[in-house]
Amino acid sequence: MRQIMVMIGFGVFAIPATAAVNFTASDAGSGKLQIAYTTTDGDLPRGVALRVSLSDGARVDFAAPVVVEPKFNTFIDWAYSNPLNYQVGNGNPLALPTAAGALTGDASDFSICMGVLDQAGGQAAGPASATLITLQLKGGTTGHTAVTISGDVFRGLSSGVAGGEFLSNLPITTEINFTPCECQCLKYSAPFYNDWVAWGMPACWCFERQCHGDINGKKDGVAVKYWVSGTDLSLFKAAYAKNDAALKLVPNGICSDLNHKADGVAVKYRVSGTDLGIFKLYYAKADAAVPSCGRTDYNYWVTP
Ligand SMILES: [Ca+2]
Repeated sequence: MRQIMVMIGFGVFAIPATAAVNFTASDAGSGKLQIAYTTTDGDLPRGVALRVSLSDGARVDFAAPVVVEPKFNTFIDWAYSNPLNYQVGNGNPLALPTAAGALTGDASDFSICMGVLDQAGGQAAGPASATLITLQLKGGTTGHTAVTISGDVFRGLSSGVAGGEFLSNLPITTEINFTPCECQCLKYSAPFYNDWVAWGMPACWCFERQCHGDINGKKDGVAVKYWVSGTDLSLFKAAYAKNDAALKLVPNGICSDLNHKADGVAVKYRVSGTDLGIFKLYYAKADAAVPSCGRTDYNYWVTP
C-alpha cells in the first residue's frame, strides 16, 4: 500500500521520495545567531554537519557559551581533539572548517557537527523540529554580517543532514546586526591591530591623518592652521626615541607612533627615525598635501 502511495506520489504529484529538512537561521539579538530546523514528513535526522561563513570580518565568539539542542549530544570533532577525557555530551559542536578537530579560536569560517546517540551509545534520532544551536558572534568590519549556512561536504552531505536520504533547503543566508555597533575604529585585519590592543586601543590611531603626522587630530596654528602643526611637533618631540616604559609615561605618547611599528637600527622605538621622516614630510603643509590615511585598515575615523 505504501509503495503504491509512493508511486502515485511520483507519478501524479512529483513528490520526492526523500525526506526534507528545512533549516532557518535568525538574528536572536545582541549578535546572536540561532539555527533551527523542522522536518516535513516524519523521518528524523540523526546528525547534522553544517558549514558557516560570516561576511565582513565577523567571527564566532569562541569563548562565549554555545547553546545546543540537548538531544544532539555527540560532538565528534571535540572528541577527536580531546581523546583522553571524552564522554558523550562533552564539548560543543564547533569544528574546524576544512580539517578534523574542534575549533580553536574565533573564526569567520567554521563547521557545526553533531550527532545523536542513545544511552547505549547507539545512533538515535533527533527531534522533528528543534532550535539546533545558538551562537554568539562578534562584530567585524561593519555593524552587520551576512551568515551563509551550507551543508558541510568535508564531513557529510550538501543537505547538511545525516541519517537518511534527506533533502534540505541549504544553503541559506541570513543577516545578523550588531547593535549597538560592536565594530571598532580599527579593523581586525589591520597589520597593527594587535599592537593597538596592546597599547590600550588608543583612539588617536584612528584620527584620519594620524598616520601622516596629525597627532592631536586637529588643525591648529597661529597665522595659518595646519593639520600637522607646531602643537603636533611638541607632542612628537616629547615621545621621540623613548623606550616603551618611558613612552607610557608621556601623555598620549603612543599617538606619535605614526607608522604603528617599533623600529630603529640599534634600538627599536615606537616613535623612531621612521616616524620622524613621516612627520617632516607633512609638517606645516597645506591641507591638500596631508591626505587621509585611507580606509583600508579603518572602519571609521575618530575625532578628538
Ligand atoms: Ca594636528
